[in-house]
Amino acid sequence: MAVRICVRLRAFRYNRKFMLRYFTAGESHGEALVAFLSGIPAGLEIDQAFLDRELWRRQQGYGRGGRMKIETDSSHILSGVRHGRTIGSPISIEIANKDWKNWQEALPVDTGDSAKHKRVASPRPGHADLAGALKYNFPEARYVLERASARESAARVAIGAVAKLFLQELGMEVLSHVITVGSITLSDVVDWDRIQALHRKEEVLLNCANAEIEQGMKEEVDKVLRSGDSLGGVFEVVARDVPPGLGTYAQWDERLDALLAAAVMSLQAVKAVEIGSGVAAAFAAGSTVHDEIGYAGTSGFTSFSRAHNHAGGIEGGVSNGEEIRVRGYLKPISTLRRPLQSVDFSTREAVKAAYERSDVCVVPAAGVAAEAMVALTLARCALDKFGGDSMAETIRNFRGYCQQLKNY
Ligand code: EPS
Repeated sequence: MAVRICVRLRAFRYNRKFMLRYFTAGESHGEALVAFLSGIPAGLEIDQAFLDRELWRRQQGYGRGGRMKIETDSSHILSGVRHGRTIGSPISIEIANKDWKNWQEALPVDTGDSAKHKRVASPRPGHADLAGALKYNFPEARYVLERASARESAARVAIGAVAKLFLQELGMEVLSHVITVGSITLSDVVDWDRIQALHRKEEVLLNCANAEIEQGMKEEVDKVLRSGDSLGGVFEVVARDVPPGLGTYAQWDERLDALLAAAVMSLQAVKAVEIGSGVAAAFAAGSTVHDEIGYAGTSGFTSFSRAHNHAGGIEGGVSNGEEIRVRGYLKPISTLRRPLQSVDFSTREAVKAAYERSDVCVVPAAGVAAEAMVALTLARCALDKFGGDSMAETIRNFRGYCQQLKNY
């Protein structure tokens, strides 16, 4: 008996439930995407126009395919919000797929006519096609593509926007910009004002803060558009006014850097995540990497100050009050108009990989989706720290903590 209790306690500790939980459902060419978000306190004002602007931002960028001309994503809130405010119950948001009208016969919920199904006959290297078909025992990759598609990230952006509204009530903001497209890289550190200026633009090219570099990025996309290839790149997400103390070094799965890395890595095509100057730091001496500490600060949560922010706002798995900077590295899109070598699922003969209409570059869109993941992660950590069933309670707890920091 004693042993059983002990095991149960351990299971409880290591499968801890965060206060904020979320997941998504929906296929790329199904009727709709749906996102669920549970744990947002009651009383948060929901600005639907803000949610739709975030969805619009994710659809922008040079190098998107024909699908973005079909879709105009908008958030249809099904539950959890009444009279413009959250009510503490789970929030669910639907995003209709306009393309569904073209897929009803190819991808019906009922048995349908098998002659109208659209097979993905040969797996695309780099896509989930082959691994997914093997895993789920599908004879071809249609269902794999449907769920592995980055269309799913629209659902994350919708609930990420709710997380952003929550964070804004605590004074925090999250935005992104593009650092690299293919072989073109911006080497300056881009400060918050320049990122905000990008965010205000009504036309998004590649979401790069330097117009000249952005033109170079566009030319890079044009090159691959002509050659039937695709491109990856690097985006950076920046979170402002995050108080010191989110996350903890006390347990491996509670470290903020680990949570952010998992959240950003979970986005389609992201193959590496970096916090601050993490990669360069591995090749440098400690004296040039670590951010020296002073006590001259006049703004912020405390009077402690830093000479620079190579740590990207996180030390020991805990936010330190500086800007949080997270970079995501995207592999090139795996659907190529000039396809790579593959094998036919039925005949096992060598063929070219399947090609369907696709994007050739999605770095700015991935940056917006990563903002959503960073916002959801910060909201989760903030709620774990400050708690609260109503916004009044959360904000009171947050302010009390900020006062504690000021008095430190
Ligand atoms: C994707 C393929 C394309 C992309 C899609 C991701 O869709 P389709 O096959 O309908 O042309 O446009 O991304 C989106 C639809 C989106 O909203 O971002 C893929 O296979 O991953």
